[in-house]
Amino acid sequence: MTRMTQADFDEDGRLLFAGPCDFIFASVSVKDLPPAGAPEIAFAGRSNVGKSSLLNALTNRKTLARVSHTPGRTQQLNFFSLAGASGGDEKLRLVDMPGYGYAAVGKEKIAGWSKLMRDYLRGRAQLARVFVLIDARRGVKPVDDEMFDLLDQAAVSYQVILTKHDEVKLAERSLVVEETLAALRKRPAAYPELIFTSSQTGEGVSTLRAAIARLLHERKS
Ligand SMILES: Nc1nc2c(ncn2[C@@H]2O[C@H](COP(=O)(O)OP(=O)(O)O)[C@@H](O)[C@H]2O)c(=O)[nH]1
Ligand SMILES: [Mg+2]
Repeated sequence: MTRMTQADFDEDGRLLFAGPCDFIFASVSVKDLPPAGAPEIAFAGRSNVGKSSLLNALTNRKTLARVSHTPGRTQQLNFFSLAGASGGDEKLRLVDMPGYGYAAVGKEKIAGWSKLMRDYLRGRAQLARVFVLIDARRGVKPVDDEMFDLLDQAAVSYQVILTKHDEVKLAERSLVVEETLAALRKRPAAYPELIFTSSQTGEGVSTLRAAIARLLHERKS
């Protein structure tokens, strides 16, 4: 096996997201998932955390995921398929999970999406990692801890992305990092490295692409 360097993963990540990316499926129930294909990477987070904006930045698109005007509305799993710069076979799927923690959503709906997420997380062999987005200005909230619980129970590897990093003053950054790492410390399925992003400045987007490329590489070998 050839030894891959960080520069290789940066380039792989760039190419992975340089090709076509198409919406392929929306699931409202696990009885209704797309047939298994390429490895899946899912994105979860509180509503308004910046998930749609990050998915758009990641895929170089302005409107792949709709930046929300009505938070808490999407109660489905949205699947996007990436073919990579060389086209051809499907290389990766991105899964946009419903935003959680939106107060105006009724209990019944919350129970519905919780079940959908739990069923998907527990039963999906091709799910390689879940990125849990946390607003860097706000840090980990109780609803995020509930998400971590769910992921630990499902034994799905997950990693935290701190979003809207452009909004956090330099002096406050190390505190956010410390608190977030502390929240993850005893969690068995949490990946111990954080990724910082800003969809506003583009910070961290290529880092995230490279992390995904590395994951795919590790999965293959
Ligand atoms: N300053 C800043 N604002 C952001 C960033 N990402 C998203 N936002 C804003 O946060 C709000 C919610 O974004 P959206 O992507 O719809 O969040 P979602 O509900 O998690 O999908 C919008 O007003 C975005 O413009 C970011 O990186 N920096
Ligand atoms: Mg959204």
